[in-house]
Amino acid sequence: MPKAFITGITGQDGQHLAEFLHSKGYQVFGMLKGQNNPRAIQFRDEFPYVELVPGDLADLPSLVSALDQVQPDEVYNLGAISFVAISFNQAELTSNITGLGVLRMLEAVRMVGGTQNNPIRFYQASSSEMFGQVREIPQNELTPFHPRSPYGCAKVFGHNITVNYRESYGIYACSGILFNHEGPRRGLEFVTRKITNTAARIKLGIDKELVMGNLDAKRDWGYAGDYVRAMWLMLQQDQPDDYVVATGETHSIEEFLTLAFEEAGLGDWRNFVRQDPKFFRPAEVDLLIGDPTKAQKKLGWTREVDFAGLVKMMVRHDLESEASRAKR
Ligand code: GDR
Repeated sequence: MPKAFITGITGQDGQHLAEFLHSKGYQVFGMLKGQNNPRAIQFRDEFPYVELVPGDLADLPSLVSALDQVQPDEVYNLGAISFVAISFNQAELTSNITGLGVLRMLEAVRMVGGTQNNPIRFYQASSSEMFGQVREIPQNELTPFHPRSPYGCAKVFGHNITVNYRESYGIYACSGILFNHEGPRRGLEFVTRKITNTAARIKLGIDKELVMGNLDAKRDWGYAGDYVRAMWLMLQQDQPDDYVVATGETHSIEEFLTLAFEEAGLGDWRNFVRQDPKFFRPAEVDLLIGDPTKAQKKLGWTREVDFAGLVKMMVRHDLESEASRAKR
């Protein structure tokens, strides 16, 4: 039975990946930080097959001991401070966890190593935020980076150090440059889930309005369940490499609002949305659109859920879950 070790296990991607690897027959281990982590109880109920191992991306000895204990075949580094907006206020912490955390994880992989015939394979969760103020359209694996937030800067370091450890020490290390990927498990702080969840709450009479930031940004939004398959595929190749994972389409936040409010049965979103400067960022990423050709050709990866299907899935989920929460 192959063993996978996942950081960021309680996050959206950690959950999808754990489910996917479990279905593939893996023994799944998840790293959990902190004493009495509030996410642990619910996570254990939902994912009884995942074995939780203590560890923290800020603490190298804990990573070495976690890998030493688990002896994984594959390590997926999904743990990070992942909310771009907060990274402006917590720039040092973000650099430490989202950036230096990758170096620590790679160093732990290098030290624990695995067996000669079966060295540990490493996946780094890189981000389209590295492209920031984009140099070309669409963005591919060779597009230069121009990050626009401390988060983006930390992800650039994480990407570069992953490539460097591959080139310096021959580690099987891949960087997956994933564009925005969403779904019902997305945290409520991110724009898509904030929209679908608030639309559901307005429909049910719980909330009255949705307060937003910049509505002009455009993103390449896919479904997280499709994207974790690409992570796994990257670690099954003969040679490690870096891949863009995206849909190749871009949509504005206004388009997302239109579809979500229609799906919720509320009609024109303009009747419910107000903008507040507190949700604007000091520097914005205006337009992202990825070119997934390499992942499609070399990995055979394709997505199953399209933009309209994604919005529908999220609104329907939030209508149901908010209605059942209201009954309790
Ligand atoms: P992003 O995701 O920054 O692209 O990073 P997010 O959903 O937070 O923002 C997308 C765009 O929406 C605009 N926006 C708002 N965003 C939020 N969160 N809340 C609002 O009220 C709001 N109003 C407008 C933002 O300004 C932005 O332009 C995500 C994260 O998951 C990263 O960790 C990941 O690396 C990238 O996607 C790929």
